[in-house]
Amino acid sequence: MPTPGPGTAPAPGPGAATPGSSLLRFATIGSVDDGKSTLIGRLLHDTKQLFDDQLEALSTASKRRGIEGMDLSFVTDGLRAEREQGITIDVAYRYAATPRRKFVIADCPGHVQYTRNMATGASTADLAVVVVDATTGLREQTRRHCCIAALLGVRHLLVAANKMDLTGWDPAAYQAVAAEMRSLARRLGVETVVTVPVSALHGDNVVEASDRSPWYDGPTVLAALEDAPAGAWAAEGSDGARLPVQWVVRHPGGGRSYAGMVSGGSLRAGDDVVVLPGGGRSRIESVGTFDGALDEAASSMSVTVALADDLDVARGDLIAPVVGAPDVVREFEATVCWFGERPAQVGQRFRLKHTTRITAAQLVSLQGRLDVDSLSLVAADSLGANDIGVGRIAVATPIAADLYHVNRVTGSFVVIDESTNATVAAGMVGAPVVIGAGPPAGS
Ligand SMILES: Nc1nc2c(ncn2[C@@H]2O[C@H](COP(=O)(O)OP(=O)(O)OP(=O)(O)O)[C@@H](O)[C@H]2O)c(=O)[nH]1
Ligand SMILES: [Mg+2]
Repeated sequence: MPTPGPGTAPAPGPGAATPGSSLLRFATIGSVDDGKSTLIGRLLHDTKQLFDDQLEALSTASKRRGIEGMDLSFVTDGLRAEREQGITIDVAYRYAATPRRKFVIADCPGHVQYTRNMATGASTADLAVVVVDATTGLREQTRRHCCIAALLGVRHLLVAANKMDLTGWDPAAYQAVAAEMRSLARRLGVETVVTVPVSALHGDNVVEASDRSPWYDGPTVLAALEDAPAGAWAAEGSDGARLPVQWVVRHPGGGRSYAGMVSGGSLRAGDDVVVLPGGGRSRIESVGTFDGALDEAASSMSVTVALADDLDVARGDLIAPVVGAPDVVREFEATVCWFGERPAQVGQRFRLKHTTRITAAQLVSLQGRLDVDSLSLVAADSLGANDIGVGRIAVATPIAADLYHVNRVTGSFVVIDESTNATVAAGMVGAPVVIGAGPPAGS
């Protein structure tokens, strides 16, 4: 996987769409049972993305569960265990297309136990669809998900105030969700937030505008998705190109080139580059793909690069332009979303995967834990499951890292438990962007 996404599920490619592309990657987030899977099922159903055999399987499965009609949450809850429990466990990726736009959808689980999977889904998203049960309003888990999405760089939220049918289409219920989300989004530094009153179950304001909400004149969920900004990742298109070396290609007649995925900017033949962490300098001789030479390798492209000099370059190294190259660090400040069942303690050792490099690492200090209600740091000496913390991490082999808000690839890492090999945390280099971003809720 080119991006060190914070989980194990396969994510379809890196986050940012290229400018001008009509592709939108979005993830559903929010508390368990608020209706995320039903909303996606409804969206796919009403835009006619489902085949006859899928529709048939849906109604058979629904009947077996004693549900009249179709339970649309089954569209993404494909795993039998999920259907039987009625909750989403894994992230389900779906592809959809309307005449106006293409979508890659990550339907994430809401259950606290599967927050890690939610983070995986959100790590590649341009936008998050926050589903909130309008009868209850925002729950702690909704706030936590929004917080993680914002930390992962999601800058646009589309809020579905769902189950409006159960409120009797009370505009006050919708307004309460919209106001709370506006306040939260502002404090998280999110750029846009649009709230739509919906009933995912009955299909109101999902694809078709509903006549049950005459007091609402905004877009449907689909219209808002079609108009949402994409590829909003800050550093895309800038000159801070990075090429983590995935593997070294040895050519039969001698010579080598280095394969990997470019992020953060473009690489061109003739660019003066440095190979990190070693620091050897050279010039790019050629850039290519398996199909032939290129003038320029843009962000998100998988390429091979040949250098003018015979440097010792290995998997895990990073090639970057000399000007504006990332810092090589042995210790750095980081924000981590801890998913391990055993708490993280100061002094704890683990393995850290940063781009294509894995190194031994240690949590050297913990500044605190993020309180998801107040968005402030509270003193802590350990992090429990699903806690978000800020601390310092030391690595045995130096890494060439950017701040996460500068580059989503070279600014992120995952933490792997030494004994179980499980991914126990997703990390972002630097202090969290969300702390102190604005006044507390309700003000
Ligand atoms: N009345 C009503 N019920 C709904 C609506 N949307 C979803 N539900 C019901 O809420 C329950 C949970 O729906 P899901 O779509 O599975 O919820 P989820 O958010 O995907 O849950 P997890 O993935 O487990 O976090 C199901 O019984 C749905 O039928 C709605 O608009 N109105
Ligand atoms: Mg679900």
